[in-house]
Amino acid sequence: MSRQASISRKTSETEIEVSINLDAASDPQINQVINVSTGIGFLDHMYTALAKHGGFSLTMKCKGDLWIDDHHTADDAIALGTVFKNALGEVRGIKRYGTGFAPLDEALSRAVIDICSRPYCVTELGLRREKIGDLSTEMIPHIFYSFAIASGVTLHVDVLRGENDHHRAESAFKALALAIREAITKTGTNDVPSTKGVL
Ligand SMILES: [Mn+2]
Repeated sequence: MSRQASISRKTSETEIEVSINLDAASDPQINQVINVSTGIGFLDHMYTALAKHGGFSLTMKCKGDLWIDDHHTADDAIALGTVFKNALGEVRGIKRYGTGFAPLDEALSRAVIDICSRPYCVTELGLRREKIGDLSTEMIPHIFYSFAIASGVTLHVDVLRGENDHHRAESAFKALALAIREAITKTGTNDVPSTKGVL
């Protein structure tokens, strides 16, 4: 039984549909399908990289109020966090902790995740440009924050070095992908990975 979830939500700001399958890359019976369309090209690029390297299928269609700005659309990382949490279900039989390091040319990022129902997010991305494509760089830490809060994970993402902001951002998303991929790996047991016995 694969771990999957969907959500669709319509507000005055955005209309979004997100589906996720966390076992797309680990189960040879399932094809990994990635289809992301938010209206913000660079955001699509980042979510596509996140899904590809995170080993999950992701369909996301978002029609947001881009005539205002990119804020509400980028903030729908809340929906991504929600489907991630719902697809995982009870935190049991997974590694729980994950660490990812991803380079992109001169840039290098580290992401550490703990799937623990303790929502927290710390980022140090050091982005200098106002925008990358049509995505405001200030929204990138906000995307990580929204994902962490909605999914109930503790997340630390640091860009350790890099000159080019596209590279810095992309390596950060890829590092997160690798961290997620490790943390959601099934252990083959039914164990709750906590000394408290519940997460
Ligand atoms: Mn790129």
